[in-house]
Amino acid sequence: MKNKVKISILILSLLPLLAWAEDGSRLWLRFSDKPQQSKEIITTHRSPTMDIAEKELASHWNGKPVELRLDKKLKRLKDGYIIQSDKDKICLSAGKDAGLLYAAYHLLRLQQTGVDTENLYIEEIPSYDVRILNHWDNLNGSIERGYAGRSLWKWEELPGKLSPRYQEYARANASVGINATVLNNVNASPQILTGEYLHKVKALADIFRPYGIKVYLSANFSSPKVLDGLPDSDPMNKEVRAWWKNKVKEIYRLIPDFGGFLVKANSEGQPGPQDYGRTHADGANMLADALKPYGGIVMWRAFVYSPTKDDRAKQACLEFMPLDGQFRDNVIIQIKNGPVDFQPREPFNPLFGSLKKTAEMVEFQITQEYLGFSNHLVFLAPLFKEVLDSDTYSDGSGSTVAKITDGTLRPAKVTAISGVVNTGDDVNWCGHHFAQSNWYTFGRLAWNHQLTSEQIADEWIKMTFTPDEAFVKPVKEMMLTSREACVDYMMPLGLHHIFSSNHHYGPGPWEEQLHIRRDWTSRYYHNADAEGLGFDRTKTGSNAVAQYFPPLDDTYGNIVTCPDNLILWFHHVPWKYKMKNGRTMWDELCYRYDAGVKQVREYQKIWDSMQPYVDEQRFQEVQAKLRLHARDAVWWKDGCLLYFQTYSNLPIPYDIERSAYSLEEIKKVRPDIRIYK
Ligand code: BDP
Repeated sequence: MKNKVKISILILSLLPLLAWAEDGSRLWLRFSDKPQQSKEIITTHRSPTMDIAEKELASHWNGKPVELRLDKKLKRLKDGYIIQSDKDKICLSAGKDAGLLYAAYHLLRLQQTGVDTENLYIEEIPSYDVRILNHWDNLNGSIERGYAGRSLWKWEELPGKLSPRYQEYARANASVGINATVLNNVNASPQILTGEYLHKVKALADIFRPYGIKVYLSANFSSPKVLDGLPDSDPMNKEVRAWWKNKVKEIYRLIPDFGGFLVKANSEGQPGPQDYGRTHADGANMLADALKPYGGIVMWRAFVYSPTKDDRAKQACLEFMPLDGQFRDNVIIQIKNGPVDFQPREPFNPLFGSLKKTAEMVEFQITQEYLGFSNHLVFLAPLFKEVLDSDTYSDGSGSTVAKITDGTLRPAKVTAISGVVNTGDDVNWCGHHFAQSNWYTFGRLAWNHQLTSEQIADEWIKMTFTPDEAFVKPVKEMMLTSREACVDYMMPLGLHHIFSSNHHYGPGPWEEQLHIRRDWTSRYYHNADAEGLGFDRTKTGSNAVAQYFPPLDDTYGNIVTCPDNLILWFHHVPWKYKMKNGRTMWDELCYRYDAGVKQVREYQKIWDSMQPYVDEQRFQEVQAKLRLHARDAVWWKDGCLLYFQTYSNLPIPYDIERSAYSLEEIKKVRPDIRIYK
């Protein structure tokens, strides 16, 4: 008895400390734990999803009574909802239970961000039907391009043991409207389709279902051959087609709401229909036919990256345009935002809009493989927005990537958007506290692509840290400028893929002949020589500009009209070429690199002055990350400028800080980064 009293006194005395121990595990879902006054929640019916909505409101909502009303007539809202307040209560109505859950999270977000909830009328319809995360998680627990620990999926424990994190993951996704997830890497192990693994997948699907989340899998095209010894995996082979039909049947028996397959085929050594002289359409259609009776879809990736003599940036269009109109209506072509590979800045992928009779979706990368991993503070909303708002001109002016993919300009049976997610088993989920904002952003934009970066940052900061304007304003400024800062200190003016090729983290413009394939070296992309810098993609070069609709082909193709921020993407520019601001290209390059570094230094100062508003743990963890970030920015600037200077033979402008190391010393730097194998 005495001991018990002692223990409870100890716990009580620790409580204030515990309340301050902030490890980021709660993400943006930091609802107040205050005792609630009014929590009358009225529901029209019961279901597992309704129970969650009701529980969330009962434990966190502080205002008037709330009624959750399922109204089958509201089907036009899809997963959306209406929130309406009157004198005595707030009514949430939707055509589906999931819509009511999203409405509940919306209401809580309003409360958390300090919005007046007295006179509400909100109607929301999501921009995309399928708002899907792509996990590049391997079955051995590692994550390809993952920087936040090991996989969340503990395959060896499933299906018997269920980590509490599965539910927390589902909740976080539902709170921002994400309704789908591909559990395994696009470089897919065939094993995922074995009976043993499908039972594990089912266990996860059962946990995610009440949160409105459907499970999808990456399928390895050779599965029939590898798993069951078929002579081949040729999509025209009847036996192979029957194999997929049976496999799909087996999956739906276990997971009746299974979403479908994501496929990387004939890219970077992955098997595919071309192995048998067939086309992407033949391969995709075979899977689509198997999924069709159950309502499943195929997301077939356009990231085809195989040895070619032509410009790598042209590959997706070259391979997919001849196939337009040949795909089943339950196939969507999943296209990376840019034509090369998730670089800090790329023009939009010219395949968007070029397919007239085939559904297209965007693939973003949330995990910052090319933007400083989980060490650099880079808020991705401006990058995602830049792509979605890009005008492709495919159907005249105003044919933005958003409108091509959301069903406005191309009728699609199902519309979708995907993001390669940055989650891992780190306590704070994403490695960097601010990287959580990118997961959040993907969900919010998938729900409503018209939100601005500023709105998203504002919400996220208030929910994750504090609504105090003294904190919100400077931190928001820091987030909103951070992507451009990253472009500046890594690869400004349209430079791309000059990373050290073995880790994609630090600079490696000097990698000239390391590999057998030219397009695996930085040199292929930057082309520095005595005359200038940049990739000539005009008529005199690879003519990739011709893949863009007029007037963009001319705008990009003409050095005078090409925007400065893409000039080295499309042109080989003389070192002394006069840029729009009157500086020479060389000077502008130097000042851009320098501006990037200065910006990150500024973030360090801003963050330090935010100490009074942040709990100690998160303050220190972000501070430590910013130190790495600043160190890396300097490494990038000095490495790239000293290297390019060996070609330009021009002085670095004298007001720019000098490098403390020689180029040879910088080349030897090995970054201190965590890569999970
Ligand atoms: C590249 C990644 C590689 C992925 C590939 C893909 O480096 O790990 O497998 O993209 O998207 O950027 O398939």
